[in-house]
Amino acid sequence: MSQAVPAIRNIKARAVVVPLKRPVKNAFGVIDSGPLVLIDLETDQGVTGRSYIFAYTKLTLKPLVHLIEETGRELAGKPVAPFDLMKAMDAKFRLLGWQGLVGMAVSGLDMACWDALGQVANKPVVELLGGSARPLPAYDSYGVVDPTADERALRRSLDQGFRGIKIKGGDGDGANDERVVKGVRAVIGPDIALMIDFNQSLDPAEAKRRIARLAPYDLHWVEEPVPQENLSGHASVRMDSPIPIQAGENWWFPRGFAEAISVGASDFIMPDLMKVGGVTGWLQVAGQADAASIPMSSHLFAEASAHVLPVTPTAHWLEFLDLSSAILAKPAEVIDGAVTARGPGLGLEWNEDAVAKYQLA
Ligand code: SMN
Ligand code: MG
Repeated sequence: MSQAVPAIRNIKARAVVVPLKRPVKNAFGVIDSGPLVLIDLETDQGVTGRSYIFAYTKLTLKPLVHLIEETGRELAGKPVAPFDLMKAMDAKFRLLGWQGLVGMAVSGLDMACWDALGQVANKPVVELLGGSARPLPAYDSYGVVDPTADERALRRSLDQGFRGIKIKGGDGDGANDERVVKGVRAVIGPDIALMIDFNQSLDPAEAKRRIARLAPYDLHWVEEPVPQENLSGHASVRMDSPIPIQAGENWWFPRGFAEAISVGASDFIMPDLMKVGGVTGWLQVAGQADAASIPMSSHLFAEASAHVLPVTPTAHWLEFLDLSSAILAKPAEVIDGAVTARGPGLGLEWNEDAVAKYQLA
């Protein structure tokens, strides 16, 4: 028996600033709290689709809330059909361009739609997509670490079963990067994947120098060595790098990945659900990655990423970096170093008491 496709009735967005258990120090500063926008997409079938996006800074919270609710007003009455909605939003924003806040809003709305469809079907999104939930190897994602001060935390990550650890570089000079990588490698031993993330902080020549210095420590990848839009710079660093290059968290929508892949910018890719166009955009990148044999990991958004990695033929790692547990009724769980998708939908349920506590006035 086929059911009517639900239609969008109303979209609500709320801004929260949540505490982080582990602040993320990077080459540019410290992220010490999580500015999030929570999206509730009400349908005419009594089901509410949910998603959240990460505003990076409090400064963008209010504009995002406004943009999402205004866009939602325009979408009211339309069927919850993500591919059709993506087309409608493309038409609306094509001349403006949808990099930046618009792209974040579009992607967040797409995720909320998929969540609603999953709830209506009473299935996890991964099953709607034709896959099945399975434990996905996750790495524990740190900011800048001090191998001595953070030794206990690193050991706890290993006790939780994580088989991968990511740290940040670029907050000091190349000697500092080497000291930290060497120290962390000594703590975690030879069998754990160790990644380093430069967050776009270097130029290609400096990136090459620094990476050469890190070669002896068996790094799994070097992430975003140069500014994200410098695709030829990435490709040039990659040509000389003894360590695979990872990038993609700041590439926008499937087209951005097509451009990056066509110039050979990286060995691995890691789309961010909030910048790639939500679940719909992710699926289109997964096809590109498969065709080009590029291992594909996730960026942030562990709960939703756990639904799309199983339908990604070249699925690689799931990033675990907790931005959301403070406001979720059932935060993502890491079991034996892996995260498994939970439904129905994307498995997101707000802890309303916590939302009220952290909501921006
Ligand atoms: C990152 C980005 C945004 C917030 C925290 C961490 C980072 C990553 O680039 O790869 O996790
Ligand atoms: Mg990164």
